[in-house]
Amino acid sequence: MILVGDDPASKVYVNNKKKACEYIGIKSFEYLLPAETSETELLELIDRLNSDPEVSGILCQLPLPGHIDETVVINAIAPSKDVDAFHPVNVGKIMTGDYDFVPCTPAGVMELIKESGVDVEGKECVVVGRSNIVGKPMAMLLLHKNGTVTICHSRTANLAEKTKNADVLVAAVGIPNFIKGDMIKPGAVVIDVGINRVAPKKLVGDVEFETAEKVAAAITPVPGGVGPMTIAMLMKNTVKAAVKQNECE
Ligand code: L34
Repeated sequence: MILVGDDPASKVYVNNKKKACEYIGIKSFEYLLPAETSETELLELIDRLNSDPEVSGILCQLPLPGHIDETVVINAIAPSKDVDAFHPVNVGKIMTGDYDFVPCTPAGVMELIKESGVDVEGKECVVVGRSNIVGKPMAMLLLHKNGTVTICHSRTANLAEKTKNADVLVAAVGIPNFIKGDMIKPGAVVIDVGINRVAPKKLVGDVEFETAEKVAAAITPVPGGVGPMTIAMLMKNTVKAAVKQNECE
């Protein structure tokens, strides 16, 4: 795991990942680099980790400081060690459905939906948010499970009309309390991907929990919902990477 700079939220996430590794017996190495680290230095480190046979998975925590090009960094990670599934080769595989690594947050959301007991096949699934990391791959995973998928975003006209249709609603916009109870179909499964810090110690999701829980059949909390599942899926991808790399030897 590589963390550049000292964003407090990123530190918490990386530390939670480290603890998960310890818990299940994955050896983890943390590279905590200063914010001034150059792109070249970061790429050199990634190169070294790419060719280190002891390393099965490489994760460079995002966001990176402004002077480093995230795309260049993501493209530098060997696809076989890209446990985030952010590399274009892995992103492409998610489109076709022939994938080794499923991106951690969308994969965690799929597990949560499955646990709710709802089968997405034939259902109206609405994803609010279109990021490369969550919204887009999320829509693909729902589609692979035969959901009828609508992707909404900040420019969507009549958003509430769309969200009210959703049997499965995934909120990943990054705006605190953006989805209110009156925008949710009664009995829907609501997954809240947002983690918004509204005060030093107060986290809220993209869904207004108090009004939404009265309408939804099932809803995930923030914290304690998608975040921990993201980490669990990272562990799964890492084990997968290790198994695959050892098969080839
Ligand atoms: N490269 N960058 C890369 N891979 C990732 O998969 C991520 N992501 C997102 C940010 N940047 C990344 C994460 O790891 C978000 N994310 C993440 C991971 C863990 C948690 C939240 C986001 C998490 O542990 N959440 C806890 C609470 C944490 C807190 O108290 O701040 C929760 O219960 O939701």
